[in-house]
Amino acid sequence: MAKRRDFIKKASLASLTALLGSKIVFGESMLEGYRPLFLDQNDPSKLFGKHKDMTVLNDRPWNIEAKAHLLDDEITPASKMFMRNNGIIPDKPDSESWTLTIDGESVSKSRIFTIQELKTRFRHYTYQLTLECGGNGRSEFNPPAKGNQWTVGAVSCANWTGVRLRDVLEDVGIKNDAVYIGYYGVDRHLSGDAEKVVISRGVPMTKALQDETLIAFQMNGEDIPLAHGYPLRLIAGGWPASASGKWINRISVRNIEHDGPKMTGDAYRVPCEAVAPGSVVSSENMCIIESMPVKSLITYPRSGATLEMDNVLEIRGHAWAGELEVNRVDYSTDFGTTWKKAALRKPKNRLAWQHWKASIQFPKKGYYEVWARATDSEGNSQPMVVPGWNPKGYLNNACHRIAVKIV
Ligand SMILES: Nc1nc2c(c(=O)[nH]1)N[C@H]1C(S)=C(S)[C@@H](COP(=O)(O)O)O[C@H]1N2
Ligand SMILES: [Mo]
Repeated sequence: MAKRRDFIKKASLASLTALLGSKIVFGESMLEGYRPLFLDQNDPSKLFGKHKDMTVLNDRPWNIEAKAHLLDDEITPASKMFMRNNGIIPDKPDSESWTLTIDGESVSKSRIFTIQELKTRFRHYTYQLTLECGGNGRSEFNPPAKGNQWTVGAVSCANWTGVRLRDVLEDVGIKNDAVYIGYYGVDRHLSGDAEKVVISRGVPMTKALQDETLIAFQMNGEDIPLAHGYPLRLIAGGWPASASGKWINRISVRNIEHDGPKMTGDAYRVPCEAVAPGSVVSSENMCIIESMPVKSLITYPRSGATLEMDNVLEIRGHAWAGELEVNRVDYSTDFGTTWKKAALRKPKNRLAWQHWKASIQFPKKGYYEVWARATDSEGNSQPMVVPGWNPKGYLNNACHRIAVKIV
């Protein structure tokens, strides 16, 4: 005989209501254990093909980060790539009819390219490029900063294929007074107002004209996933990832510092001079973040790993330093008292993260922490404590650490 099924319990209904964000009309008629369809439609692994252990920080807009051990791959696959959206991801556009307009005060004559024209007219380049959200690590600041509470996982390093922005700009012809480029994408504003631009940031000409600055149409050898900017994306590796516009249909060459939304005010800016935690800083004293600071991650083992005493622990991870190269990575097992050098590889190309590894023999059983610290080519190394507090919680490049138990 079939087991009698019970109607849903009050407590379960209440938690489902909280998850869905609205009252479930006729909810009392659901059976206990019934899973409303909406939950599956809202599941990042189903919606975006994300790994099931990725952390969802927000779903309006979608902001998802990796855990350190999920970033173990040398080249970040889409499934483990963090997602940061300031607005609503557009519906999948038709790439055949998509165009990119190059305009602005500093072009002689604006031009419109189809993707096909970009692909046939200009040479293709592939680079592995580090994209880290300016706010990665924000959750550790005290007093806390508003915004997504990223821990360590808002960083990726995938292969991006496209044409050089420089080649396109040279073809269009830029005037001598050009100082900045600004991108425009087609994501929609959270307010629903179709006129409002979500985010329009950019980079100075020196960065725009670098070899590795791409107008990309592929990621890891395939079409860019919708959530990461399909069908066209600007990629400016080593800078806050907010400079790498998704779903772009326009790039303006400006004769002033670009002034689009989230380029001005306090967005993606830090105090030009260090300030005491909690200080109020006026907008004139906030400077635009350019190259990201030196940083590293321990991606293997995962924090909390348990290991038998007789075994050697192989640890590994990545290190990157914005526009610079990483010169060395050290690790400590005694809370930063002594450091040993890890083996470090060269980057695959400029602006790609570098892989490092080390083998550790622990002296006795017990609890340890392994800390990693990278040093860049100008001698800057990661701080052991959270660095320079700033009002918006950017640029936390403190040493990453993991817990290990030796039994
Ligand atoms: N059009 C558009 N581009 C955007 C954003 C956005 O909200 N809209 N977010 C930016 C920010 S703040 C970051 S950190 C990166 C995130 O890229 P990802 O989602 O592909 O990891 O995209 C940048 N480009
Ligand atoms: Mo970001």
